[in-house]
Amino acid sequence: MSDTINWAELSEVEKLKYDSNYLRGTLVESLANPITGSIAPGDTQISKFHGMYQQFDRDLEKERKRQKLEPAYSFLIRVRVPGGLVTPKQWLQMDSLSDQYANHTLKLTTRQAFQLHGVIKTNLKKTIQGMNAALMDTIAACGDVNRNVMCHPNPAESELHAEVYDTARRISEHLLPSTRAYHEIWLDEKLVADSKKDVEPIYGDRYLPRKFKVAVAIPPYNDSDIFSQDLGFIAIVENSQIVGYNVIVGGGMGTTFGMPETYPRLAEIIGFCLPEQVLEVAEKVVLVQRDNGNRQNRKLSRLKYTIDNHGIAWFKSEVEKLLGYAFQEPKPYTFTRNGDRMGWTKGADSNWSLTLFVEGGRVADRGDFKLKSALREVAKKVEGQFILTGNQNLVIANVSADGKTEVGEILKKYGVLPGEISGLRKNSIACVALNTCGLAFAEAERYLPSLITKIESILDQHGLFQDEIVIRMTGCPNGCGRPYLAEIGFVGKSEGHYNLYLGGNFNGTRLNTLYKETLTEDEILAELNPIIADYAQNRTDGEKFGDFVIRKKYVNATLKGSDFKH
Ligand code: SRM
Ligand code: SF4
Repeated sequence: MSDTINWAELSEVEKLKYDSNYLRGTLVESLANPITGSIAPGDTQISKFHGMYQQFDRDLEKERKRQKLEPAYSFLIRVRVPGGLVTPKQWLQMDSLSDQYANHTLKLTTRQAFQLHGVIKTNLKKTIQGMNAALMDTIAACGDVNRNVMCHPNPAESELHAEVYDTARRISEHLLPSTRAYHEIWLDEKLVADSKKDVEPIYGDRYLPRKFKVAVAIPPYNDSDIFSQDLGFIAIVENSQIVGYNVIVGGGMGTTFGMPETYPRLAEIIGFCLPEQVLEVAEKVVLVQRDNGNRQNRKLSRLKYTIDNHGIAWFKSEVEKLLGYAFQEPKPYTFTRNGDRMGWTKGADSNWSLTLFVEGGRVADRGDFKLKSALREVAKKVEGQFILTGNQNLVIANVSADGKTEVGEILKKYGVLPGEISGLRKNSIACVALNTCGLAFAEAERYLPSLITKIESILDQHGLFQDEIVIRMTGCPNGCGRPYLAEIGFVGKSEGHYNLYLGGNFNGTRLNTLYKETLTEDEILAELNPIIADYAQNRTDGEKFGDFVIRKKYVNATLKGSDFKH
């Protein structure tokens, strides 16, 4: 096959994938090289498929250069956690690995997964083996494959949680790469001598043109921002049963400044399928993208561009051809919100679940606020589950009435009992950005909390402290915190400067619009102050902030991704 491919026309990652011997690359040699804390350049691409990214501490960059030292290399490891669900034992293992090998924190991501930061090369294998001992893996957490599959996180909010969780888990398993490379390299499985024995029935030998993301939602909760996914399944519930799913395709957030041909886009509905058809629908959507996605320019290779280039009708018919049947007509549904609902909820089975706000998704002990210790003790003492949400929060799920009391006491003991949190902060997301993300232009996770404190004081002056408003910040336009779906979105342009986007809606079904560019903090506050005052005075009954700014023409609604300006 390689003879028929004109590699010069393709992005260089295509050849790397093809030559990698089904994702082995030269990782074994890279790990064994004692001269450097980094891995070979080609392996930095291949390692992503194994769930890890090479990074360096950007705070130390200048000083290391001055001392003529190589950058302080370390790795981010992302764990695959379909539907975000882990047992207390698995939580404890992640907690312990973060202390042994990483930077003593756990990052809960916007895709319901864990990340460890700061793992040095010589500790990679031990960390992966530690995860494996608790039945967790990092396969396909990153790379040009299907990523962590998301679903609604709260069993007490929906009796159908177990069913959608099972669906998410099965999609994740079905779309896993089948190469044994991961098991050989990290878990010391016997080498497959002849790589021809490896086959990738779904992905082929060059995998997908780009990353691919799937989520499953149960209306009215749009907690996975389903319209930002390459592929989404929206559960249709009749008489308390899931009768099937509306299938949506072509969502994505990533954009690049200076490239107007890149844009965020919302997924579109192509039809309805039965529960037993979900896996084949997922597979066929992946196959159409595998064979038609752009392999020349990685900036234009996501499914959203494949669909916009060929048209949604073409895409639907290609999927239907592979399925051998047509989708049914989509069914009505309604989403009411896209964030998480904080606090305790009692399930139909009388068990309780607590959705706990985790600022920036960072589980750490800081001063008297000892979240990491508190959750460790909960995991040791209370029976239940830990479920990571798609908004960087945590559900302590399925605990008894006694367990509920015990959780409350533990949270109090460690100073993390949820107190008076504003409606704005509860609905905030910040991507990691500095100091680890190599693509960040500006701070996000380390900065948004203090900016929110300043915006809160404006809200408080106008009696809006409790009002729920979705606010998100990212350190660059790649969109990891899904900022283009926020009512107030910030995207980093350079150190201390952000673009301000307004007019997303509270249920995550509308993109926002650029309001002002390259603002400093003072300018942000000066811009938001009069709009918030106007909102407090002139909103209609129940009108959400994102809808208000459009009605009052602060911005026009963005009706389709290709109209988005950044
Ligand atoms: Fe992301 C790249 C962090 C969710 C769009 N993302 C990165 C990297 C790996 C930077 C890199 O390539 O070197 C970031 C690592 C930072 C660090 O130090 O940890 C990174 N992305 C994250 C996380 C951890 C953000 C967070 O604070 O929670 C999220 C991990 C999710 C997970 O568990 O799998 C994360 N990234 C997302 C999302 C949101 C989502 O999936 O729901 C998006 C937007 C949706 C989408 O894909 O369209 C997203 N990340 C990107 C992109 C832009 C992709 C594009 O189509 O253009 C990049 C850059 C790239 O791929 O080239 C990127
Ligand atoms: Fe890094 Fe940009 Fe993603 Fe933030 S949005 S984590 S800065 S790639």
